[in-house]
Amino acid sequence: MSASSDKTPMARDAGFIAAQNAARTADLDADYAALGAQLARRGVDIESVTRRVAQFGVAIPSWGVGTGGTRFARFAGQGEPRGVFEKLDDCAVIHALTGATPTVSLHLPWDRTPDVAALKAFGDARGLGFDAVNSNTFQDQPGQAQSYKFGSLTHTSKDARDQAVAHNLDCIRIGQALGSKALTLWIGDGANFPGQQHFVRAFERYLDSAAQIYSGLPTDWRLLIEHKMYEPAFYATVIQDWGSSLMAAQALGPKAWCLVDLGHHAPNVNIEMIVARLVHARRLGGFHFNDSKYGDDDLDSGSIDPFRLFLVFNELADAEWRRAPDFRPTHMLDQSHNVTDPVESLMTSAIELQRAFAQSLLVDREALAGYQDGNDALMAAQSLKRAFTTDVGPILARARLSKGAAIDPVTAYRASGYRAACAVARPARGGASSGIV
Ligand code: RM4
Ligand code: MN
Ligand code: MN
Repeated sequence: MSASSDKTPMARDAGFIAAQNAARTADLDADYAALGAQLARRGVDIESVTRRVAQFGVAIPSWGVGTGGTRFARFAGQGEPRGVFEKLDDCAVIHALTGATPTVSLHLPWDRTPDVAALKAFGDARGLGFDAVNSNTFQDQPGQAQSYKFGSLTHTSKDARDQAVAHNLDCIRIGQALGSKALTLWIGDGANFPGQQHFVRAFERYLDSAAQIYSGLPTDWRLLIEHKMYEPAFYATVIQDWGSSLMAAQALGPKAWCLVDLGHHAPNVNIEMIVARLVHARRLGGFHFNDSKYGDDDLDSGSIDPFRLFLVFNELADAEWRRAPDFRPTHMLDQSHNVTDPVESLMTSAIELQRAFAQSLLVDREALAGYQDGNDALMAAQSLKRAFTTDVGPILARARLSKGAAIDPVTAYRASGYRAACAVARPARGGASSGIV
């Protein structure tokens, strides 16, 4: 896939964004001043919250800018990116308009390109860095010698395991050329029937394969182990929960960390408590953010249960506030946009993360600690609710404005005509790509 046009699209043009903002600045100033006065009465300096929000960044998953689908169908969107360079173009638009997404998380081999140096230069030219590289041993690729039908890192066949390990080492090599500092390991290995797989032996094979990958990690890299309860294996998954993930991380060594994908748990599981446990174990490596109602739905972050998202961020803010050791999780989105323009979904999702982050900074932690110690359950809950119900919209908008991004990203994006231009420049390909993401 060749690089796309060199002409800066309107959606990334600083003059266009400034003109869009001009009409909204006076209203924002008024709203920001009112919120600042309200927060000052609560002992919160609005400027310090705005600065923190402006520093907050979340990685865009390269697979998220294409239209997703389900196992039933995928309904292609207009002007979808046809390769990794066009995906980066879309990511650059998201970052230009939100100022919140400075990095991209690649998925290999989906994003494989013969000229990795050109991809790095393409990202550099757009102000985009590369976050964790995601390997893929849950699908077979054309020409592949061994099949992953019955597993990859945990396969009963050593040849299949070796192939999966080699792919992960290749991901590290490519990631190094791009400036990535982490490999995210998620495998679909597991069983569909009781008795199909020996639980202990499969986990031991995982540890052995993962140790080989671990030994290929550069010194400043992290291995992010992502657990998932079910799918594609529907009876048992080898790394099914945070317990298995933590056991693996602890067995592998200090460069191995646990990654929490919000959609990879049973309904009603207390994810914020899992986060707190992993912080305690000094192994919280990062997140894949999304939202869900029933399972691994990959819906837009904050679209179903924004309070849960806030409670996760509340644990992160608490860990930072009490200076928890070894605490520096990475933030990534992992969503599937089946019925929306992916650029709009990713922009609004990044903003939802910033919203939860800003709200978490408003919690009066001294007061909360007092309520907890005094067993004042009602006031403890109220102190969280007070932060959660504060409309921090003006803070988020001001943070964007301070970075030259848009006060109202979706409206500016629509006014730019970016998608219509893509529809012309990127004619639809025949045949649908995978709908799984
Ligand atoms: C999985 C998991 C991984 C992602 C794939 C596409 O469910 O969330 O992070 O790489 O989907
Ligand atoms: Mn994920
Ligand atoms: Mn998932």
